[in-house]
Amino acid sequence: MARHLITSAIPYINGIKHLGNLVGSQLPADLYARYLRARSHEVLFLCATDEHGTPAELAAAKAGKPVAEYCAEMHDVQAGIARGFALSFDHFGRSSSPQNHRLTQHFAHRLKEAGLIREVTEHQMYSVADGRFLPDRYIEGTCPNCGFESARGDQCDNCTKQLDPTDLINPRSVISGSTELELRETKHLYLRQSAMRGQLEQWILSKTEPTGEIRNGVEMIRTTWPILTTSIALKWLRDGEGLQDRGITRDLDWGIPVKDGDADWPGMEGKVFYVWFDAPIEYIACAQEWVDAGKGTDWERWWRTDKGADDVRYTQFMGKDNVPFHTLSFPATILGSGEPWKLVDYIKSFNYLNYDGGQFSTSRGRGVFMDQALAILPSDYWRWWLLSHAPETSDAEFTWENFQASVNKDLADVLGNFVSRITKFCRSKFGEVVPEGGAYGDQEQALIADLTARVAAYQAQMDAIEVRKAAAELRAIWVAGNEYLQSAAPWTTFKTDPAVAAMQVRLGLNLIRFYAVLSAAFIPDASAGLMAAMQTDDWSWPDDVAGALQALPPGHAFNVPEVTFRKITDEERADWQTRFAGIRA
Ligand code: B3M
Ligand code: ZN
Repeated sequence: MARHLITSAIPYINGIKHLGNLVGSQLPADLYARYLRARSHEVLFLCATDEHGTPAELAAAKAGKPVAEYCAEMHDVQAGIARGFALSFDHFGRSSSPQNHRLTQHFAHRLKEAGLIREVTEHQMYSVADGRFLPDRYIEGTCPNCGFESARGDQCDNCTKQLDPTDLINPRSVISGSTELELRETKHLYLRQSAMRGQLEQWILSKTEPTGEIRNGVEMIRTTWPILTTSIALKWLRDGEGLQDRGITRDLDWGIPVKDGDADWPGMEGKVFYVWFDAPIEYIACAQEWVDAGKGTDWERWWRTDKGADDVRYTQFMGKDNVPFHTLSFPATILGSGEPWKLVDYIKSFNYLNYDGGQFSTSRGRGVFMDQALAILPSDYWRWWLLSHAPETSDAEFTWENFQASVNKDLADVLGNFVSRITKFCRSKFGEVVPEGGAYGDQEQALIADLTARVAAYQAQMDAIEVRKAAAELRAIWVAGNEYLQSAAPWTTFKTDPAVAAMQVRLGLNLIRFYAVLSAAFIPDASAGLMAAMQTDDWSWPDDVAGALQALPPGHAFNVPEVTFRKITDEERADWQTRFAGIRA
């Protein structure tokens, strides 16, 4: 038994996430957490909302609400949707928590003491009417490149040109519309990541191994982390100008005030930390929130290597766009503090999921969003499709045809049909109790041997967090049971040898419990339904398949469950396809 700390990238507060976001972090993290708990490991699984930054302020303004109120509401909305998807966080925290305020200010203090922060004087747009400096996105004007009149200070949405606020013609404040803008001097803090380049490189390379093979003059390496993670990390570390120092403060009202620990930081009045500085620190603060909420007793045991966390295996889940922040910036904060914080052991990153010939897009409302998905089908349908098509080795694409085909085949035809056939047949011939029959015969022993090998393969893929491959192994386990049932054919055996048929049915009923236990990480609600129908609470993992297939003894009562998975009709598919073709209102 080991201890596993698992974090999912924390979703931005501004709006409901789409299925592409879900499959890139929260869902596979949940899969892994559920699996490890099922194998009796001690797990702490944390996630939170990422509540600071310009997007939060802008979304609140658009909703016409004070930003604190908007964030509190959206946190509850996201927490509710997470429950809808059966995401089993031990705590779903908030990056705006007092715990994160304190800890972020503490890290800033430590980094300052270590000489890793430099103060930089810059010129920035100041709005006289608003009485504040404006972040790039708070300034609009005419694009010098294409003449578009609502280009933003960071980018023109019309021609996509990256802009500087000073490039804009007739710039104005997004807040007030005022054009009374002037360049003023302001001070910001920069984290000296460049000074930590050697230390970071050493750490990242410690997750690789040279192979000795030279190709085109370059030495090939083997990576412990997924190749996607390591290649992004090394690219940012070594390419171009290499690791840049990073501004960690912003001129915003909403955020964590810049302080030197508990003390004021002269010249930093009215400024807050940059959202990407405080967001990963929330992984730690979230464990404190978990304790303060009365759900746990000792967070340092998970996070401080001097307090027992050196025994912890820490795994992070995220989309590929978040990898640089987790392989470089956050480790720079942790290592730079000089304190014994736990560093991540394994970073599982994902490519993108595309939607029906294009991209999912939050800003344009394109694709299926988590609340919409739950409104049309139970979460297990989505969980199964998303996980079995997780964008691991390359980008993946959601299409309604593929979704329908995979649900109908894997869930309805293979798993659902198995359950329904065996339970209904038993009810009609033996009643709703596990029948006796004799000992398992040769065909059953062969099935047990086959399943023993398959369970080992499934575990190996789950241990390696190979999500798609694990789903394929699980599907193969379902198929093996179906093939057994097809060839044993108790409905035929019954005519000549009712006792043998009873034994076959007993095995089949035990397979249902076996499937429920093995499948729960993928489809937790359906698994719980199957366990309830089998009237058992014995969730023990089938370390011994032969034993596991005796768990429900003769005479044990059960009910024929409701339909476990239904098929998606062509009409529904066509309807959803049209309904979700455009953009979300
Ligand atoms: N909120 C970006 C995202 O949701 C960002 C992740 C923070 S992880 C510390 O993809
Ligand atoms: Zn333009």
